[in-house]
Amino acid sequence: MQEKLEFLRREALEALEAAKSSEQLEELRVRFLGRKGELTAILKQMGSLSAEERPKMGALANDVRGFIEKELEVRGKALAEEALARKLESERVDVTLPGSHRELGHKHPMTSLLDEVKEIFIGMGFEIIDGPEVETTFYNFTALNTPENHPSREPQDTFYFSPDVLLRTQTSAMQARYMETHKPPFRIIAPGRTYRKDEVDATHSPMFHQIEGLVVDKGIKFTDLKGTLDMLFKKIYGEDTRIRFRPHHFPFTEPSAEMDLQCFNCHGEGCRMCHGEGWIEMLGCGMVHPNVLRICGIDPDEYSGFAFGLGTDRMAMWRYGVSDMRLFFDNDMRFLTQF
Ligand code: 2NM
Repeated sequence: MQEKLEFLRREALEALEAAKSSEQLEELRVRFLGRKGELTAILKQMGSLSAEERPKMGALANDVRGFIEKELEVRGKALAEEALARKLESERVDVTLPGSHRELGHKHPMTSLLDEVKEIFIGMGFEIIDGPEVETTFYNFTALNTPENHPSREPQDTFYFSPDVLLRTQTSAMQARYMETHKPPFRIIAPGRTYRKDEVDATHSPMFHQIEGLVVDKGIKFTDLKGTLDMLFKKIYGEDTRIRFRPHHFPFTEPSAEMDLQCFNCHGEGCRMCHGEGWIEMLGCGMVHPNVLRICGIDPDEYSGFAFGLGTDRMAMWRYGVSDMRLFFDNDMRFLTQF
């Protein structure tokens, strides 16, 4: 038995020294000292010893147990230290490496311009309204006094889902909805996406952006329209900005006009930017047609109003000096990061 115990001591020491992890150590503890372990197996044979031998072997067995326990502890500590050292080495931080920074995004130039225009109108007491991009022909055309045979209704120019449902061609569809459900006075602008069947080129896109404005109250005159737009463009392009109005025709306004902005590049002299004209065509506008007011439930004998429609894509092109509208929609970072 003495031999067996001494053999066990050596075997355990060898195994412990070879152990590579605390999991292996735990396996060895069970193997040598566990209830079904090798030391227990030897002790079970104590019964066959003489009364003289028994206490000696008992003491030796305790000594071997103590030895193995001690070695387990020593080896356990050593392995833990090695593991920590490895972890520290692998997680070592090189403070001299360049930092990895997250690129901060910013507004799309079109959004910046829209926000700027919205702020100006909020400052003049306007409310911003929003509505569906999928509209009915009633709100997109009929309520806006557009005749049944008007070319803008043609499927060649407009995206139809069915004979009565389409992608709105102007945000004024929303204004018709608003007039139907609100009593004057009101001042609103309707910014948003609009759609027309245009071929894509440097100045056309089948999806484009508009801001339409509408003011209805008692005694609203064309001069209110002029003053409002004058204010808008002075705020955007500077106090020396000049605008002019030319007669035009729209089904939803009477009288109607187009508004030009004096070229901010040459101040009216004529240059490449304005094709020698000195003026840049900016928007359509006019006094809301009595038929529009009537269809939307407003008495044209009591109330009058002005309205305008402004394409913000072309405006953004002027504002940021971009010559091709497609750049705004390509989402190319080389373009977008310039703003
Ligand atoms: C334009 C030109 C002229 C317009 C009309 C209306 C409404 F709802 F009052 F009838 N909203 N916007 C209008 C007037 C739009 O776009 C070139």
